[in-house]
Amino acid sequence: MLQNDRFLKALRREPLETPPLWIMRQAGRYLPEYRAVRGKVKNFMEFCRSPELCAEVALQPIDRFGLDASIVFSDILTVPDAMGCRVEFLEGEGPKFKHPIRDAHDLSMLKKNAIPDLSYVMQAVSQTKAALKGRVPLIGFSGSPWTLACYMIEGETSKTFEKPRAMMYQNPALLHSLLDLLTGNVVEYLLGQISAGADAVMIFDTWGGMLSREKYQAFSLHYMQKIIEKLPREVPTILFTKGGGAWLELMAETGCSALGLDWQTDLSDAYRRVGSKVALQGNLDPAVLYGSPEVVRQEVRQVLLAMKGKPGFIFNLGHGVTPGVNPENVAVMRTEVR
Ligand code: 1CP
Repeated sequence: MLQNDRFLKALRREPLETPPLWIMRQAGRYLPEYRAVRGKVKNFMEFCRSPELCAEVALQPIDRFGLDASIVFSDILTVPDAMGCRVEFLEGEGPKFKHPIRDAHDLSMLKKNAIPDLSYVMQAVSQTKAALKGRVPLIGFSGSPWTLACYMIEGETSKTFEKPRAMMYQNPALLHSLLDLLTGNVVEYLLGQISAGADAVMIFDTWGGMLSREKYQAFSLHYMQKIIEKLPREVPTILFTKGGGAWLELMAETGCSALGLDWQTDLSDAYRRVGSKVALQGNLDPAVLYGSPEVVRQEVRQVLLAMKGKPGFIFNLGHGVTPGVNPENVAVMRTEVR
């Protein structure tokens, strides 16, 4: 049914002539056509609650670059918002939570099953799926329980997330209760997106890399594994822990189909360690896109060389594309990969 299923083939580690590619945050502020649509709505959460606009911007990078996968346009913080934390994005400041989670009382106020309130995300999935007309597969996504808990406890973004890390040692039982609650919601959230048309799902564990190995296993990986176990086996799953390069073997044992790699992880080394078990996705340094076209081509070639002739590779950046990037350089990257 799909006209281009190279992304799904790579996830199954089938051999391909050239790797499929997509870009984390491919619909975003670096694209003038995104900024034009985004300008129609004042705040970002309201934008996320408009399925038609979400579908429109999700297709922009597909139309412009001919990428091999589309990702639903939404945000990971829709889940904490629906659970009752109430999230707002303030211009230039990032997310702010009206009701952060600091104690057992705060936790008791959260919704146990918040996903029925997220029908707007499911509509964004189904409308994007319809708009794609089978051109490429659609990726659904969620934040990991740990990463969502980081924002819910801190109440905003942070460089160090002192509050969740303090809770890990001051009141681990409370943190585990929150992570349990999040896990149930994330499972329902991803199942909902799969029912609405997502062909694969990705779990973004943006803040897992700040943990020790032991705490990563207990507070992040354990819950991601529980989620993967509850999803249908035929839907591919991608696990991305930013800063998780030291734990690839552990991550590959969760039963996921692929690992997302940041740019600090050596690709050849990653392939040697887990390449017979899972597909690999990544991992060009997003800052490369600030270089000249010739620099972009050189750096892309290095990534490709590391995975030459090896099945199960999806080209991507090591993290999201940044707002200051010139879209022309993204086109150069795409052409070089092809
Ligand atoms: O006004 C705007 O345009 C806001 C910018 C923006 C965008 C474009 C935000 C706010 N979210 C998004 C979309 C988004 N977020 C997508 C879909 C777009 C696509 O990929 O094409 C996805 C997958 C996310 C995921 C996301 N949101 C993550 C995990 C991935 C990662 O980058 O590590 C995280 C941590 C967020 C939180 C978030 N949302 C937005 C911002 C500015 C942030 C970061 C806050 C922080 O600095 O901690």
